[in-house]
Amino acid sequence: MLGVVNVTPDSFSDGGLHLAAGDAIAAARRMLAAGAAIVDVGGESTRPGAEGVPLDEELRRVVPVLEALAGDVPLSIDTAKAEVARRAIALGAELVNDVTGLRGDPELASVVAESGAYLCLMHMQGEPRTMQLDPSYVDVVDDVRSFLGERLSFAVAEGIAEQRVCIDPGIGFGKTVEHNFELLRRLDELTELGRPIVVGFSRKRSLGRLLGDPEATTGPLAASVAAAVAAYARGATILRVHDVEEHVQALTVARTVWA
Ligand code: HH2
Repeated sequence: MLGVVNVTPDSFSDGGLHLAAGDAIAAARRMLAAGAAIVDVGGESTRPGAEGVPLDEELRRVVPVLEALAGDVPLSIDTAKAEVARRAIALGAELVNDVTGLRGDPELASVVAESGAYLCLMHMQGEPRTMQLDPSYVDVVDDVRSFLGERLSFAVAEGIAEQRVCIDPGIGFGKTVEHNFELLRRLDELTELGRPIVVGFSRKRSLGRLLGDPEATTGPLAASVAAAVAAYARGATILRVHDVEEHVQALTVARTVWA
């Protein structure tokens, strides 16, 4: 379980909640106690419509949180910026979670390769500001799988050990409700790439929209938990979630039945 702590004013799911470093630190510690294997700290929202954040602002948000947690809490850094990743790794972050799949900052691959950190490669069509305007695919699962395969080859060519890379279909990143659920339904097709699969469906708007609110910007907890259990059943091994305790409870039951 990958617990999410967004140190941002504008994240769709927890924007403003952890903007004070003390709140973010407390939230991360609670997630660890509730059973998170690692906590993903992010200082830039990538919700639909979001604008980028300058480097100094992103560092100002995440560095105090990472400093306070380093050594106590296993850390992931949710960033597309090489300099943020470099600082986070120096403070002990073990995983770099890059929503651009190494297509953003050209320096990021070498930062990951030289440090030996783990890497999460995520699929996104377009960029956050415009990605939900008109997402389209020939076949969303085939397209996402070939993208992730190509990005995995790129990462390895850049010197990142293949065993250190996990892949993520990027739920909600340039995808309609139907695309997101098709990806979940056929998630097992991504196992062909031979890497652990990360799924982040937690609180995403597609859940609220599936439940009948066409304007929903988030999804409710029960729907998030159901999506996580479904993702697990289809082959996800790492679930990126905000409500760690509830997800751990549900997954404990599911794994006991399916083990
Ligand atoms: N989703 C978000 C951000 N980072 N990383 C991975 N690997 N997979 C995801 O699905 C993913 C991600 C968006 O969710 P959240 O962090 O809650 O919101 P925001 O980007 O607005 O901070």
